[in-house]
Amino acid sequence: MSTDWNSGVWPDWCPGCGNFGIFTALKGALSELGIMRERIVLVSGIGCSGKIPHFVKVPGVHTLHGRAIPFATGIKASNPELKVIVHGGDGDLLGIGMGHLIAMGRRNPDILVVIHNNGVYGLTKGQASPTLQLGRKTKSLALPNINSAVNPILLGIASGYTFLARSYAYDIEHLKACLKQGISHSGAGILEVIQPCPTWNNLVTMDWVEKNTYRLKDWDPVVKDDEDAVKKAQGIIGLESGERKALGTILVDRRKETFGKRIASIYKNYSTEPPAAQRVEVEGKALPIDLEKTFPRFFIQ
Ligand SMILES: Cc1ncc(C[n+]2csc(CCOP(=O)(O)OP(=O)(O)O)c2C)c(N)n1
Ligand code: SF4
Repeated sequence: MSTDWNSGVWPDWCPGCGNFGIFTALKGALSELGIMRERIVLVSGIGCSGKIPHFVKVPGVHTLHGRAIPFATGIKASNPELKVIVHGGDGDLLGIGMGHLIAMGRRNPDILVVIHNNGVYGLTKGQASPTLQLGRKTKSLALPNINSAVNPILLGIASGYTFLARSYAYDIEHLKACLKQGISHSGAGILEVIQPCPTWNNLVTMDWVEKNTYRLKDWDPVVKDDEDAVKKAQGIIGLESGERKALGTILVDRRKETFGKRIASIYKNYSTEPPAAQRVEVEGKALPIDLEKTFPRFFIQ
């Protein structure tokens, strides 16, 4: 694999952190997909996971806590030629950023959201995140968790996502395959990645993952028609209510219009002249900061 994807910034995650696996799989997926570096944008929120755009040699934005999705949606709407990928923690995307995650499903933009699910708020020393199960006590908690967990896959179906998958941060090949599928999907995608955080979460170990997950077999994720969509949704509720977590591609629905197509149906010049191809001006005058010079990669020259 090309090391060309390393930015040169030293990844300062703790030893054994699952973020390393996600980083490696992402570089592998980008290499194998053969997308031009300039056409990729990584967008993250705040958290250990949010540091990933610093380490990968592609254009990226490390935004505000919970706000990666609206940033990403704006970037994609402005320049539809870009491949936009969001990375965030379970706290970032399912806590403070939950409303944006739901809104993205309703819009169906061509964006993959990679949820680094470690069950805790890693960067702020291991508070319980929205995915930690009720009654579980990690080593970072004084008492067992008193809140029930959110399931990102079920939330994804309810919100209208058209691609859903789950993988595991230490299984680089599996994760790379899911990333490739999710990045290539035309529409809104969630890829939940079970991510060990050895510093604060002693419950999600390799042994736990071995016992509590299984690879999906004989499951066709592709939705064929409306009737099939209902059957799939019921099937997924069944899959997700079991004790063990399913790993693999859970849903692919290619029938829904993307956000880009919806915008194009309203603005007739959108496909030839999206906002990134237009001059940024107010009342005929350039802005005091020349955004096109400051962020040239986001503009179509
Ligand atoms: C508005 C705001 N509120 C709270 C914080 C503090 N904060 C920083 S990161 C974080 C949670 C990170 O957890 P998660 O998203 O699960 O990411 P991880 O570090 O586990 O990758 C919080 C609450 C902040 N930076 N900004
Ligand atoms: S605190 Fe957890 S999530 Fe953050 S870098 Fe360390 S191991 Fe990774």
